[in-house]
Amino acid sequence: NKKAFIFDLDGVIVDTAKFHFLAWKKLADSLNINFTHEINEQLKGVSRVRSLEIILAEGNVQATPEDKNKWLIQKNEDYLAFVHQMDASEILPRVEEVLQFLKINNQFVVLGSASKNARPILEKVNILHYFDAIVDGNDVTNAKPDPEVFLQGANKVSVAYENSIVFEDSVAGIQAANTAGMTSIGIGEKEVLHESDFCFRDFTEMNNDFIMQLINK
Ligand code: B16
Ligand code: MG
Repeated sequence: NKKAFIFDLDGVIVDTAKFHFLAWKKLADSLNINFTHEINEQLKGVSRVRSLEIILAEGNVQATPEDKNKWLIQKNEDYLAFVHQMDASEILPRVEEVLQFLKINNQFVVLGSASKNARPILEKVNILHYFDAIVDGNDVTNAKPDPEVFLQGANKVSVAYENSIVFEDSVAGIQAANTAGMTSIGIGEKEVLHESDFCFRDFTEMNNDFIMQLINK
């Protein structure tokens, strides 16, 4: 009766959003596009290609496929320069304790992220060994709120969807988990993530008794 605990990456395990922001802002500045925090919010959980489209639309910039490709490569290089500086101190509070608690209690730990850089990030912060399966931006064709990423995650460890629990910081991710028939747990503000089954500001607010209830549900 093992459950699948599926974690989003950015905003749940680490705050890579701050690095995405800096790399996108550099590109936007070079194109004279005003890159506000409001646009940045729209990029959470969204794929790299879609993120560029949102930014270009904001600046009314028309571009050739060659230009777009060049900019996507540049943005990712700038982003990876930040990723290469990451270490275990970047793991968000109590995340590693929760991963340990799940493994001690013989549960499946799965990653469900839109990022194509998920594996190197987990390696850099030294928690890759906790994961029984990884589904990321390289595996998925349909972005959240489509449930594909989480369905693939549960399938990889052969756990039924109703026995799967998703930790997510984005509205689209909560919707994806709900559509999949999984238990959705919002990590962030209740007002924003009101569609989630449960919501916590961060993992320090979630105690082991609550996790034990999920395991035994
Ligand atoms: P990459 P998540 C998402 O991560 C980020 O929230 C989003 O801002 C980013 O564009 C996306 O990954 C793709 O990332 O450029 O590394 O492939 O929250 O789904 O873990
Ligand atoms: Mg996220």
